[in-house]
Amino acid sequence: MAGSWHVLGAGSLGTLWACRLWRAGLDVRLILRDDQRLAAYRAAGGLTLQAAPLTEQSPVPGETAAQGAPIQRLIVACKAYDARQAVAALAHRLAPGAEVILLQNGLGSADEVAAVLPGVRCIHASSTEGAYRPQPWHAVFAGHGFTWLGDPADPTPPAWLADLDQAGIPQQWTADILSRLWRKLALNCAINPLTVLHDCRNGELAQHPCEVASLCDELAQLLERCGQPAAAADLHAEVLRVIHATAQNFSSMHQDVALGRRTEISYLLGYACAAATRHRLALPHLQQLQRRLIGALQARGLPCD
Ligand code: NAD
Ligand code: KPL
Repeated sequence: MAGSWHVLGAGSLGTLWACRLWRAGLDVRLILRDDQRLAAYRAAGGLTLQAAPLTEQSPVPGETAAQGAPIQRLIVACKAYDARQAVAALAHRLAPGAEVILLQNGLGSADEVAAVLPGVRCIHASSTEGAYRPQPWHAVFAGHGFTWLGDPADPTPPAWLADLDQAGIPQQWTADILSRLWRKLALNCAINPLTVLHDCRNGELAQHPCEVASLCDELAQLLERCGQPAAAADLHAEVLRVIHATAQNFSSMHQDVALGRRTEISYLLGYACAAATRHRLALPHLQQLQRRLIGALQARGLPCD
């Protein structure tokens, strides 16, 4: 499909998506935070993606929010807590009929983005791909996975999915993206905070079976109450499967805390606890987990939101 792509954010996922689109010969532009970052990016000569066995640099053209052609398709690849502000700065550049693809983990940031872009189609993504950034402008594709895409307001698949196929991005359109997002949120809530509190790899949670089981039970109650029974089905079994399958990994939240970076707590555990409160559902283990996690973040001088 002809037409350009813009990728906002040159971090791990932004690099992964921009490089694959670029290598497929598609017209893709990278949006950097400001002129200083743009100059540094240009000096580096492009984005480097390390995807075994190849490490390749892609000279994806860069620009800032202030300059550039109208945007037709925008991939938002910043953290959940940056998405609203980052997208608001680009609102004036969105072409009529523009579409925005949101890669953020968790729930809540898509609503924040939609509120600053009335009338713009916002497509949600839930991805199990994994990438990290050992240095600026360089990402390592560490975990092959799959991306679900969908629009809770409109089940019609967009024509540009063919571009993603051309770029070799494994994905599928789903009419029930909210169920996927809730399921991933529940998995992240059951695993990530405990890895921070026990300062451990995912696999070591097998030594805390009662804690994991109580959280899964409460998270399943929450999913049911929020109208997501499919996301609740067999949650505990899947959490145990993920703990086993990713036993050697540190969760994304553990990595953020270890590197002294802000976490996405508000869009994961914070979102879950707020939803429970809204539904007047008492979930004591989940709420205690939130208090303990906030305490651990405060003790390290990290933001609690
Ligand atoms: P990251 O921190 O590596 O990258 C975010 C980038 O966005 C940074 O380079 C930052 O400078 C940039 N940014 C922030 N505000 C900006 C702005 N206003 N203008 C331009 N750039 C801006 O984060 P990431 O790991 O790529 O994660 C992005 C999102 O994807 C998160 O919500 C994360 O949970 C989700 N996710 C990540 C992975 C992964 O493996 N990395 C997997 C699944 C989901
Ligand atoms: O997605 C994850 C993360 O680390 O963020 C897993 C591996 C599922 C652990 O919750």
